[in-house]
Amino acid sequence: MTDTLSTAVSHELDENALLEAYRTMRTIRAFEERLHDEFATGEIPGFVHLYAGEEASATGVCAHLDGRDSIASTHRGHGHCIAKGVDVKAMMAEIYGKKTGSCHGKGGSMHIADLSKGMLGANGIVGGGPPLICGTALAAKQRGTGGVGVAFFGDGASNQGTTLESLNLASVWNLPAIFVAENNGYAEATSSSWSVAADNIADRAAGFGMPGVIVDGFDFFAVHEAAGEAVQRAREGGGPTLIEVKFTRYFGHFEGDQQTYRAKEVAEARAKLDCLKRFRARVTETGQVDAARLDAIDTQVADLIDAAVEEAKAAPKPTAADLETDVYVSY
Ligand SMILES: Cc1ncc(C[n+]2csc(CCOP(=O)(O)OP(=O)(O)O)c2C)c(N)n1
Ligand SMILES: [Mg+2]
Repeated sequence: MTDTLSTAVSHELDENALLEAYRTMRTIRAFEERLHDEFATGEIPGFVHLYAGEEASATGVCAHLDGRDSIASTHRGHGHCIAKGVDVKAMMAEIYGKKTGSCHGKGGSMHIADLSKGMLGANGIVGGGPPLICGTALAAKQRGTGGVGVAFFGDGASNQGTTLESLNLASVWNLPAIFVAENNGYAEATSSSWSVAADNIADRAAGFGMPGVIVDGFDFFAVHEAAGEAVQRAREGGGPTLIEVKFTRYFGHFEGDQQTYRAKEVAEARAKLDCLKRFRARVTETGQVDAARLDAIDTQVADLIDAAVEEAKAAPKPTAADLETDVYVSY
């Protein structure tokens, strides 16, 4: 059964939780906007896929997670990393290919991982995350930790066999897993209205015997509420959930994408739907948060991103000898 959640109540979140959510979304936005500018200078190696516009998804889901829980990300992974607590400066250094990066500069944007934070990794393999989450969710279940696993994946990845097999396995094994389909309308330049064989990705949940929910991805509170229900169900032994989050990405598929396949939708989304603007309007109108406190966060985040870029640029690159480290894992 697929439910639609477009608005949700925020009263369960206290002021600190609201400020934390705003800080996370603002950090992701500032990180991505800055990377967009810095990438254009030619100093950043490799491919970069930006998450701007989609902040409410990573933030609304990860707000429910703690040290027991793990997430698997995608090629568009910066937002998931930040929301799961990966160090922002180490991420920036990683993207610049520097030794001080999360993976010592050997991974870059598409391979940022921090297992100490339960962040299993961004992933260059479309549909690579869901099978990993079946593994971590099975481990959590067997060990009785109460932990959950969350797989973020795109509308393109929703058609991959790995994703569909993982949905089946998670249901058969009744795993504490949450599948978050981030439907931003495109897989590269291919519209999901053309490539996804259902009106909604969440409709597929019924075929796997699990609940499916559709959420307005520009609404932090809607994502937060849907994810809260799914996480609670998973922790209580109720099995997996498929959540479809619908929104628009603000930048191209990758930095450098000319975006000849779309026109006005980004400007409209930024003007009318933006998750940060809506969040700010809502919490200040209800009197839950003073606008000055949000302004202060904006300033702190801007300073953090400035420092992250400055330090990343100044950091050393890995040396030839570093080629021989981090090759094997000791268990
Ligand atoms: C297995 C695999 N097939 C194809 C690609 C090439 N590729 C990279 S991103 C992408 C589109 C993914 O679209 P979606 O899952 O909707 O994620 P989005 O980029 O929209 O966040 C494709 C086809 C890949 N990286 N891996
Ligand atoms: Mg997509």
